[in-house]
This record gives sequence, C-alpha cells and structure tokens, in this order.
Amino acid sequence: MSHSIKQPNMQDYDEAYANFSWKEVEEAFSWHESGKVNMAYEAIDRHAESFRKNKVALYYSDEKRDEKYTFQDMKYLSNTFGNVLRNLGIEKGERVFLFMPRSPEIYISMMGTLKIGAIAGPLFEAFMEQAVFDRLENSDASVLVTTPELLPRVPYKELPSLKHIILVGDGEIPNNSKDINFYVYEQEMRKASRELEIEWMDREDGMILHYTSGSTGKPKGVLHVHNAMIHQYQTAKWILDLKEDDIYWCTADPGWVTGTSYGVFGPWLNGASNVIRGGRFSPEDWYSTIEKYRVTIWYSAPTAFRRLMAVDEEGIKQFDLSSLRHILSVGEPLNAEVVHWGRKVYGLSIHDHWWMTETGGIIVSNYPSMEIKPGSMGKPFPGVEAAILDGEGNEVPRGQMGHLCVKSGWPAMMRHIWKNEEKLNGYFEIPGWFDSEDLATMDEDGYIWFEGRDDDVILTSGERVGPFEVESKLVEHPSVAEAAVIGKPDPVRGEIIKAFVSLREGYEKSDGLEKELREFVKKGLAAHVAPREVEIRDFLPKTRSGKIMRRVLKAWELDLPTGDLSTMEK
Ligand code: 6R9
Repeated sequence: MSHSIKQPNMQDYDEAYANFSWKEVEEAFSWHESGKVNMAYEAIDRHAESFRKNKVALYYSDEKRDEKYTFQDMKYLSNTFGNVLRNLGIEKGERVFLFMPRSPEIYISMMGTLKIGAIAGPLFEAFMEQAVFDRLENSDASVLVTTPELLPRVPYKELPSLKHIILVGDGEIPNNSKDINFYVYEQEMRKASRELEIEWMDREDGMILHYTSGSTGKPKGVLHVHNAMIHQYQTAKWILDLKEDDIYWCTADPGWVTGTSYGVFGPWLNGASNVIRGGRFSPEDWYSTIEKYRVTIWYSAPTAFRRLMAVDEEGIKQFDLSSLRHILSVGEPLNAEVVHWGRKVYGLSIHDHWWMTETGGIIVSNYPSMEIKPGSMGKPFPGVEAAILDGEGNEVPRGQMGHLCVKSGWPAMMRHIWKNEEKLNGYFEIPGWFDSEDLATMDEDGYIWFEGRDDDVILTSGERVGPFEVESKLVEHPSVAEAAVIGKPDPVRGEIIKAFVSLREGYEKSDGLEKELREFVKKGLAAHVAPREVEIRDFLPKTRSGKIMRRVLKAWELDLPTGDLSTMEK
C-alpha cells in the first residue's frame, strides 16, 4: 500500500505500553505559575506563538461559506470573544452554552469561553425546546450563543439564570428585558479588544460540560477539566497519528464528545490543520470534502460508513481519495464487514476504538502500528488499565463476557455529573474502577470485543445473544444498509429476537426478503440467534451521533414510553 510510507508516531504498542508515563506527556505543555494551565492556550496560542503561526488551524466550508483561519487568526478571534464575555461580566466557572449549526463561530466562541476560565456547553443544533431547556436549566447557564433562527427553541423566559444571549448571523433581535439582554455577535466582536489576559486554571478546574443520556432519567451533564488535555494530546498523537503536514477531518459535531475531544482539542493540541464541513451528510459531499482538502486522516462513525457503503463502487471512483492515509471510527460497533469493505474501496483498514463521554478520551484502540482484528475495538491505551470484570470486580477468564471497566485515574476521566453526585458514584461501585456498563470480552491476545450494552443483551431460550452479533450478520446481506436487534418478551422463549432493518438503494421491501434475511442469519450464525421477526423500515431511530437507538425500537414495538428522545435524530 502506498499510503504507509511513513512510520506511525507510536511504533511498537507493547513497548509503549510497558514504558509509558503520563508525567512525561505533561512536559509537552507550558505550565504557568506553579502548575496552572489553559486548554485554549495550549490548543491555539501556543502554536500562534511558534513556527505554526501562519499554519491553517481551521478550514471551514458549507454551502455558503468557504474560509480558513490560521492559528494566529484563531488566537485573536478567540481573545476577542473572551473579551466580549468579560465585558458582560462573565467570570471563571460560569457556564456558556453554544447552540449553533457547525460554523467557525462555534470554535471561536468555545475557545474564547475557555480562555476566560468559563465552562463551555456545546449543544446539537437540532435540539428542540425541551432538550435545550433541560440542559440550560440543569447547568444554570448564564450565557447562550445561538442564531436568530434557533432562538425560538430557547425558552429563555423560563430560565432565570440565563442573562445574556449572543446572536450569530442575521435575523430579528428581540427587545431586551430586565431579565435578559440580547447582543449581536458581529457588533460585540467589533467593539472588543483582541488582546486578552488568559485566565490560568488549576488543572482540575471545569472546562467543558457534555450532556449525555442514559437509560433512565434526564440527560446528565458530564464535566471534564483542563487536565483532560494530557490524555487528549497523547491519544491524538498516537491513535489519530497526526503529523505536521496532515490534513485532519473529524466529521463529528461538537455537540457530541467526539466533536470536541477529537474534533477540536486532540488535533489542535498537536498543532494539526482541522477541516470542518457544515451542512448535512451526503456521500457526494463527504467525498468531495476529502478531495477538496486532500484530507489525510479521517475520523468518523460506523453509521456514516454504513451509509457510504450504500454508494456503489463506481460512484466512489469518481472522487480522488488518494490523499487518505488513516481512517478511524468510533461510537458504536464497527462490524467486521465494514472493515473489509473499507479495505476494498479505500485500500485502508478502518481503525475502531472505544471510549465514552464519561472517559473524555480514547481508552481502547486499534493502533496504526498494530495488526488489527476486524470487529475488535483493540487494546487499552498505554497508561490506561482496562479489564473485563464481573459484578464483584473480579476479572473474568479470557473469552468470557463481563463489564468493560477502566482503572480510575486516567487524565481525561469525568470529574462530576453536574449537580448529581449520586449518578457519578453509580459508575464507581466496583472500588477503584469505572464501570462502563458495556459488555465485552477479551481474547487470548488481549484484544477487546464489544458485545453490547448490559441492558441490550438478549436472553432467548436460555442462550445469551449479543444483538451486535446478529446485526453484524444482517449487514453482511447485500440488501441491508443498517440493522438493529432487540429482545421481545415471549412466553415460551423468554425473549425472541426481532430485527429491524433499513435497505440499501435498489432493494424493495417484501415478505420474501424478510424471510431471506431470517434464513441468512440462521445459515450464517446459528438457528437460535436468527431473528424470528424481521421488520423492514425506511429508517431506524438514531442519536445525533449515529447510534441506533434500540431502546426506542423496543419501546415502539412493545407500546411502552420511549423515555428521553432529545438526542434522537429527526
Ligand atoms: C465516544 C462515544 C459511548 C458508548 C459506549 C458504547 C458505544 C463507543 C464503540 C462503542 C462499540 C465502539 N461505543 N465506541 N460500541 N464499538 N468502538 O461514542 O461516546 O456517545 O458517550 O457513547 O458508545 O456502548 O458505552 P458516547
């Protein structure tokens, strides 16, 4: 393969794992005034003050805009935004929420927020009123940066802590009242100075708040601190394999942790050029983005790859994707089938890895220097201990299923669940360990395999079935674009397996096809895992980060309440 001329940043996993020390990584940063630091300084200003001053930090484009910003541009713009906030009286520790479509202004205002020591709260632009309300209310946010278009979804009159709304772009501006003031971003930016005194932070000070939904209750605010930089920097270096001349594209929205930890922090801490593409997903648009910027490293999610699989190979050949040298995936199981397809169409292995909002950074990964096993998430990151434990905290024998747990203390670990200490403690019931509630196995070679969420595993006729296994099989069928499998209560079998599938272009729903899919799993895996029911649907409900929401399908199927739908893509 012509892509792998360069040596990866991490050359030997075993050696790296054996000799690793986080202390050495810390030396990469400029620690001010006895240990103080600031993420935005390390991500932006440090490069603006170096040989990277005129290097492009951000390439941004959408249907209307096509712009680029150097590290120096980003330094001055984020300074200016920091001053806009300071002029409003915003102080260290206050929450500044960002509710906008992807745009350069999100990244400018996020960095400006961090520079004055405030906590940034990015939200998906597609959130509707209840979702916006829940997050702003829970966090007691005092500032919201949004657009006139999205403003109708912000019930600001019901949010007593919210004092200031900064509107980006054209549109109508409501009148100020005694409770709330409106500002026009452009005007405030013009008035503010571009010189700023950075707020130097304790490494344990709050930095970013990501809301994530669990299986019960309202979404919870996972707080990360400036110290996360140590982890995000090193994982980006070794797993994304960023080098000086790379052009890096992470397709994730900053409303999802992937869009900040590896859409912003990890790459910029390494001084990389970041591509951000606005607007909606379409295969043509994505492939032309790679072509246009000559993207070398591409970070996306299984749901996107599966949608790209629906494009035939002739369609792909219209684009010049030869710049690509490394591809990564996160967020849900990357079926082995997708890895094989990637090898065929891109000539590269898609590298799967595992982490969560709560872990703040990558924990388990397939590294560029190591042999990957398609379908596996890889091995623990150096400096991180991960294990498969049973309910008592004992390691289960290799090959057996247990909870994927992480030894407490890695640098990017969440520090709080906002105003919910009890939820936080719930993750640490096994003393010394963080319990992900993901079910996984570890094989003889130390590779970790995802089996499902603890709550998704199906028990049918006394057999344990991980839905992922069945879904993986289903997507191997030429007609299937995506599949989701749930357990449906059954008086005889405990549960039966029901599969929901969406079809690739050119296939039609029919009874015959449903039967064929059943047979396909039966033949490919085993009779007991073959779905007794197959339902073909136009689309499957998904979170905005692309995870198929099995619990929603299950609720629909059983006529139960669907719970919190704020993260569902409409
Ligand atoms: C980064 C992110 C976390 C949950 C996690 C797990 C699932 C993530 C995965 C994966 C299979 C992978 N997940 N990576 N499942 N293979 N490589 O996705 O964070 O949105 O908090 O989701 O996603 O179930 O527990 P988040």
